[in-house]
Amino acid sequence: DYRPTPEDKFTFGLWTVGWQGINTFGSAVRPPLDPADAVRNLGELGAYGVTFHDDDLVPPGSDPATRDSILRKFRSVLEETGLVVPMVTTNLFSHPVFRDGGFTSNSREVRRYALRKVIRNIDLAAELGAKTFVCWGGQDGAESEAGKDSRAALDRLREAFDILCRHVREQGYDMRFAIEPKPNEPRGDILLPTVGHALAFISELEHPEMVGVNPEVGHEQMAGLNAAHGVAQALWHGKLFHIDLNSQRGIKYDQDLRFGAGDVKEAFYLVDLLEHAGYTGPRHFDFKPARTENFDGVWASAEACMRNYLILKEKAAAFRADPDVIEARAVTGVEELSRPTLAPDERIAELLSESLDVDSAGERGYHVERLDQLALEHLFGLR
Ligand code: GLT
Ligand code: MN
Ligand code: MN
Ligand code: MN
Repeated sequence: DYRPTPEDKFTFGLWTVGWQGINTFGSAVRPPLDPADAVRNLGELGAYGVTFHDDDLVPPGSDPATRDSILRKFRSVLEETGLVVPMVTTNLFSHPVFRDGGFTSNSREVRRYALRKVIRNIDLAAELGAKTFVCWGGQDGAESEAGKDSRAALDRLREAFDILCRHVREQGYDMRFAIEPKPNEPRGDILLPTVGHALAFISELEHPEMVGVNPEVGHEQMAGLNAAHGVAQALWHGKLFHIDLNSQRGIKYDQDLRFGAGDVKEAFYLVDLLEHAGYTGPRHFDFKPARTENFDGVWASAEACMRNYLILKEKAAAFRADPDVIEARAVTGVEELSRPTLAPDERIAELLSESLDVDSAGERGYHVERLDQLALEHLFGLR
């Protein structure tokens, strides 16, 4: 009955269920959530793990003794619940010091501070057994070209990742980085706005094998892009190191809706892709429980994220097993696309010697609409 278990690998950021609802116009609607309560509740709901920013767990400015006692308490609740920490990330956006960015601030002092903050947090992440370190450079961008040299910013961003990779290698940690793209918000325009931009950037690094992407469904959709396509390309490059699942309705501010509550069809094809491609990483939810909700609503929406994933997973499997779908897929030629266009032993001369009657080939209907309608009818519960 769609009850998640740790085997489903569902994870949540402490900042998601702990979001107090502060937005551009509204103040907090919920009190702070103790990380221990977050972990216990998520454990009861069947989650596999939790993730956090340094500042979510240890309030900035805490003295070493406070930090130690917070970490001790956190480790003990992890042990008690069995939840793991597969990913950690650093807050390089909240404090005013990051108003012009972290790794790409115009201020060299700030860039050096950002690196120190991240390196210290990588050490904590390694201690907790995290294998993925997410970097979301939300303030790394600009409102105007006048004050930001984008090419220099990319140089500094590359320098930052080269330094972080060097640190991980020197320490011998089993850890990889995942860059999270976002087109805008909080900056007018953010560096590495989409999965494609991030993939191109990674190829310029000293250790590209250590860096992948953490696509967020809603972030691709904010740019008017198809999130399932972006994730497919990340998989194709072997770069889907992590994923942030949530929802978005249209090109507007970052909604961070619970997974499944936005474009249902795209969510369906995304789950089908992840399951079919054999993605084995965490299914990480990065959503914001709506401001209308109290804590009952927070837990209900966290549960709904997992439930919607499991429902879509079941629907996707039923879709693929449906004999009408199997037949309809064959008609579209979707499987024919997996066949190399030139056989391995074929010469280009053979290709050139062939001819195609383009008029009759141009008459072919691919009947994708019928196949897609079958998908919708599975989603509607009619099949
Ligand atoms: C922030 C952002 C998210 C990122 C987090 C990782 S921070 O909440 O909006 O999309 O995944 O740093
Ligand atoms: Mn978001
Ligand atoms: Mn977010
Ligand atoms: Mn995210």
